[in-house]
Amino acid sequence: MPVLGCVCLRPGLRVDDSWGPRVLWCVVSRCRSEPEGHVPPTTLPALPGVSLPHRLFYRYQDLAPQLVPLSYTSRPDVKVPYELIGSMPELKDNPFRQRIARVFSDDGDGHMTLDNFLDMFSVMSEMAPRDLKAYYAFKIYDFNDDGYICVWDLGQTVTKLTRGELSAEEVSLVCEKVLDEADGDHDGRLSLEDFQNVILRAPDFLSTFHIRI
Ligand SMILES: [Ca+2]
Ligand SMILES: [Ca+2]
Repeated sequence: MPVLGCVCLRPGLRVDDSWGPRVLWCVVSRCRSEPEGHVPPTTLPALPGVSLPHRLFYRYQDLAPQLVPLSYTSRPDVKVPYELIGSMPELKDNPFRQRIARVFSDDGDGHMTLDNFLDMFSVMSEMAPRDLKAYYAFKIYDFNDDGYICVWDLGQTVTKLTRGELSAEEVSLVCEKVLDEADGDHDGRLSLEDFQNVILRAPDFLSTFHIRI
């Protein structure tokens, strides 16, 4: 039985009017990046006095020790490939891992400089402000990078959330319900403003849109 966040999709279950808010809640909350299964112990050195940026640097360096020099003072032109970023325990089970890496990488290819890596974990940290998180969540769901979440973007989102287990017709119905709920200016797509209004109504957003590291 596919599970869409808090919504269980049973065969024959009718998509009704209550789906708009329920799916929206799932959409905004499931951008979280905690793996669903066992979390392997982190390799970060949990030393007192070692700040988060330093710990993140060690984590970045540990992903590709052959590429990233331990002495980073000359700021070398280094990028860690997406294949290594996306396989981190914090990201590997997240259906949006490729979008997250693309959004935070300079060239949109998912390959990350140290600055990109620090930005990603800063925004996904529990301390980041709501508006910043909303801005990046919007970018992650804007699959075709045109500044709006359109029906096609929503279709991609719902398909990823349900890991491809909904029929095309069901995906289309869910997208319609989400738009009914969130498209404040009725232009058939979600602007950043529409999306921010949804976030304001989702009190769990701040606590769920994060990567625990
Ligand atoms: Ca779009
Ligand atoms: Ca709109």
